[in-house]
Amino acid sequence: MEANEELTLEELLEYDDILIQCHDNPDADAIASGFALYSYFVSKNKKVKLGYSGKNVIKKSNLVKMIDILEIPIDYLGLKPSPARELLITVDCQYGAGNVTHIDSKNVVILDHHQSIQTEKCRGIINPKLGSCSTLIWSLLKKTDFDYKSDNKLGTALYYGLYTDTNQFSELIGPLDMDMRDDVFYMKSVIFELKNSNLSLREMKIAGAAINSNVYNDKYRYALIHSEPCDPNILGLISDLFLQVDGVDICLVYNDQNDGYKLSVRSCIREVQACELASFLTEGFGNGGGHSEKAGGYLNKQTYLKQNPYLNIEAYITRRMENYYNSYTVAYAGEYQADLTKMKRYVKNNLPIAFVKSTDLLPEGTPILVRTLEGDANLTINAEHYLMIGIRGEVYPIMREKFEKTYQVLDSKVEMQLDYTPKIRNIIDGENYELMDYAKSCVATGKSSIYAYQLDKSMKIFTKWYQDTYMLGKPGDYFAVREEDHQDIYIVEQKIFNKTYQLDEDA
Ligand SMILES: [Mn+2]
Repeated sequence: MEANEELTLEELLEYDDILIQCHDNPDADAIASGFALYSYFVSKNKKVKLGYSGKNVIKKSNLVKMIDILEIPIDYLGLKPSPARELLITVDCQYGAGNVTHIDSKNVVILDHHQSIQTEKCRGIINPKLGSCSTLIWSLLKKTDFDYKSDNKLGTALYYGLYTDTNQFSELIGPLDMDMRDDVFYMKSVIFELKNSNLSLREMKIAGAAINSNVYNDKYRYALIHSEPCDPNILGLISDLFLQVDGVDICLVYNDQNDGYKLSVRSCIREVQACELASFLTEGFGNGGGHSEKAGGYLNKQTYLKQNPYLNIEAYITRRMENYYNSYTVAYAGEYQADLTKMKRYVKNNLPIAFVKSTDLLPEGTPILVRTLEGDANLTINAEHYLMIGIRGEVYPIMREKFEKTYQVLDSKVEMQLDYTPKIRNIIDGENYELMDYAKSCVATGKSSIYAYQLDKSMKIFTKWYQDTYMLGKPGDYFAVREEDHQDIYIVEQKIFNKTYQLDEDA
């Protein structure tokens, strides 16, 4: 199950003869990932080969063009490939998995972004939080001295790998994907050409047949559509189109992809975020994510069938949808009357958090993009606004006046353990900044009280501040009402609640 998240490419330079293997029937992401690794090892004067096995030789027109235009030296290794001499690296797939032909090798490294199927410790990195394996390889290249940026062909390949694996960026999973998209140099004309040779007439017919076979659920206003095996991008195409039908709030399109089921999710109502639904539908068997309107997911067939040997995937999704709609309640700030008699009063512990004086970063008036784990937001640098950095790395502006009234600046260093550190981009010149480099510590001075209770059922809250997207509270999290303003309702995650609140003894 475990893979070494700390692996660096330099570590692999101890080997001189390296075979990089894409999964059988390679897609653009596998080819791009392999190509990027190949280029790195060539620059280090290694003997390296990039290849794939399986029954089929690449013949999809966009892939043939990609290999041709970007001069990718990928070889078909035949049905029974000979053993690797020193090191085998599997990209966009996992050694031992059903979608990759076995090759004997003394040393194996796995670099993948699918759900891990490893039962024993293996060498490599498996990160399902990434939208593409190209993102993973890019993040590894970034840590080396290899000048990947001056190679336009390599940049184009990585960009296209992510593009095709995330339904044209609409189902991007995390901020690292966006960082890569913004970082690599790519050839626009090539992307344009590949984009417009992606589908075959046969696949268009598959899309047509899938649309005709739609199942509409009028209780929950969603459409469920099964498609024959085809390029995963077709799923996105169908769901984008079908969501436009009057009466359809949610659209789910799925198909069988040999080793798993691929799912495309769309939503046009604010009460259901596509990314949340995608992760709900794939929970336990794979991963899902994306944006509030568009998302995608993947279920591993092996794990799915182990738990549901007699339940076909359509019945599973239908049942899971029923579970989903029964799993939560919705509250709208301004309308919702919280029952305070059932809640307890808590006070906030004053833990140090971080803040940035935005004018320390850039001149007043500069438009910036703030990138956090929660997504991108646009702001303008303003001397009257400070940026607060919460304990999970979330960033929100606060008026300077309010800051000065409620916080005290500390001399201590900022110490935070974050999954992704927030970044700022100057929209004018594209320059990026690590927000934490400018952060200072502060602590709240006054005492603030809330009423709260622990949720036993999920709850979606439309707060006073954000009417378009909800805050999701899961069982175990806390529903909170501010003492001074009963319209101010929100969710506090269980972990954060335990760290920052305590029962008010004076109450
Ligand atoms: Mn991939």
